[in-house]
Amino acid sequence: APGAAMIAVDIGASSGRVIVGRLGPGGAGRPGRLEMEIVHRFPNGVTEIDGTLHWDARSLQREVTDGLKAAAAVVRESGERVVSIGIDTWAVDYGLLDADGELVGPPHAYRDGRTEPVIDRVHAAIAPERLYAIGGLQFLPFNTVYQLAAEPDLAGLRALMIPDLLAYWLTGAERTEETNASTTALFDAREVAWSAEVFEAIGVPQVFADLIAPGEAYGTLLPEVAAETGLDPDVRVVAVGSHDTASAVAAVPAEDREFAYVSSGTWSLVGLELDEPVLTEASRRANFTNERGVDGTIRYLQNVGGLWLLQECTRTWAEEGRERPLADLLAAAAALPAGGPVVDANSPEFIAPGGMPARLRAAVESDGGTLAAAGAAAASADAGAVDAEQAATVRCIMDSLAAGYAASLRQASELSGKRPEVLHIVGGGSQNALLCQLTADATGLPVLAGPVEATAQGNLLVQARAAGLLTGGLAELRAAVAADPVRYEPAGS
Ligand code: ADP
Ligand code: LRH
Repeated sequence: APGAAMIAVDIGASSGRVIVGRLGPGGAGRPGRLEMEIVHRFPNGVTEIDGTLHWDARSLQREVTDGLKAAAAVVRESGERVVSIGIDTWAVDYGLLDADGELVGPPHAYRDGRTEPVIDRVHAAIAPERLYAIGGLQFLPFNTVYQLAAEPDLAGLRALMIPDLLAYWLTGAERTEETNASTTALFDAREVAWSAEVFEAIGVPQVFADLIAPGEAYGTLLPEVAAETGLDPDVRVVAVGSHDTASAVAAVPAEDREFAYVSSGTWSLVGLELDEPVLTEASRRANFTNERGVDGTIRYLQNVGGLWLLQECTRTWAEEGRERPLADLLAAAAALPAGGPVVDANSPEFIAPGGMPARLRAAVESDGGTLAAAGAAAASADAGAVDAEQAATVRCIMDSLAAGYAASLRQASELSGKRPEVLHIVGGGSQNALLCQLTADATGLPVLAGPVEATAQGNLLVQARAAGLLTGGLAELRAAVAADPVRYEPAGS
C-alpha cells in the first residue's frame, strides 16, 4: 500500500505554514517518529480597516489552498497518499456567517480594543467569579465572551472559530473544535459543552456550531476544493487540537509528566499540564487559565506578553529606517550586563499594536528606571549596526519575559501543587538562545529548547492517531515527536 501522508495547516498570529508529515520507520519495537516537510510558508498579521483590527480570512483561505496544492504535488511525486488534513490557528477569534453561509466581513482581531466598553456590562450580567467557575479561564479583555457581547447585531448569524472556518471552507461542515471552544469563556469546562447560562446571561444567541473533539472528522473535501488543490475528494479534514497552544503542548517532547512548558511565539504561554482544572478563588485572583488540551488534559497557564513585544519593536524600527537583523539585535542584547530594567510583560498595556519602543520606555521610566535613549551613541561606528537604544530595549524585553515566566511558573506550582523539574520551550522562540538561557537562570530549571514546529507536530500526531498510524495516549504520541532539544542549565547550578 502507498505510504500515508498527512497535511498540517498551522497558522500563528505572525506566520503560517503548510506541512506534509509522515511517520518514519520505527526500530526495535519502537514506533517511528514524525518526519516533516514544509511545503508552503506565508506571513500573517492584523490589518487595520477603518480604525478596527481584522484578520484577512480570505487571504488565509487562499494561502491554505496554495499550501494544499503544493502538498498534493509533493505527495503525488513521492507516490504516497494523503489521508487527512488538520488545521490549527490562534484562539478566541471567530468569523460570522450569514444565512447563506457567506462570511460577514473580515473577522475581528483580538488585539482590537472594541471589547473595552462592554467588559463591565458582561461582569454585571455574570460575575467574574461565576464565569471562572464555569469556564476556568483567565481574564483577558479579548476572550470571545467579550467580543460576542461587543457585536452590534447577531440576529440570523452563525459563528465559527478561525480554524473551524477554514475547515468549513474545505468541507462545508460547521463544527466547533473543543480545545478552542474552551478559550471562549462560553464553554463549560467540566461538562465539555456550551454554557447556556453564559449565553443567556450576556443576552447573546448561541451562535456557535456543535462541538467536535480532536481526532473526529469534520468531513471530506468539497468537490471544488479537491479539483482546485489536486487532492482526492475522499481526503478527510480531521479535528486536531485546533487551538495552536493545545497542539504545541501535545508535542512537548517530555519523557514524563513533571514538566513545565513555554509555548513561545507571538505569545508566551507559560504553565503546567494537569489532569483536573484548578478553579479556586486563589487561582482566579492570580488569573490562571484552565484551557482544554488534547485527550481532556488541562493547560494551567498564563499568557505572558511574548515575542509580540519584539515583533512590534522591529516593525517600528523598520518603519523608521532602522531595521536590523534579528540575530544582530539579540547578539547586541546578549552583550549587555544582567540586572537591567524589567517591565510587566503580562500587562494589558502591551496588547495593542504600535509605538512599542516608546511604550516600553514609558513603562521602565514610570518604575523609576532608564533605557538608553533613542539616538544614543551607536554601539559601533557602523551605521548599519544595532544602536544603544535597540540593544537596551531588546535586552529589557528578554529580561522581562524571563522574569515573567519565572513568576508565572512559581505561582502555577503553588496553586496546583505540582513541582516541575524541567522546562520545555517550544515554538519559534525556542531558537532564541538568549531568552532560553535567561529563562533557565530566572526559573532555576534546566531548559530544553525545541522543537520549533511543535504546533504542527501536535497537529500531525492527532491526525496520525486518527488514521491508526499511532496508538495510545499523549505519552505515546509524544514519543513520536521529532526533537533534538538544546539544553540550557541555570546559572550557578
Ligand atoms: P506564532 O505561531 O505566534 O506566529 P512562532 O512560533 O512562529 O509564532 O514564533 C515566531 C517568533 O519566533 C518570532 O517572533 C521570533 O521572535 C522568533 N524566531 C523566529 N526565528 C528565530 C531565530 N532564528 N532566532 C530567534 N528567534 C526566532
Ligand atoms: C497563541 C494563542 C494563545 C491565545 C492567543 C489569542 O497563538 O492561541 O494561546 O491566548 O493566541
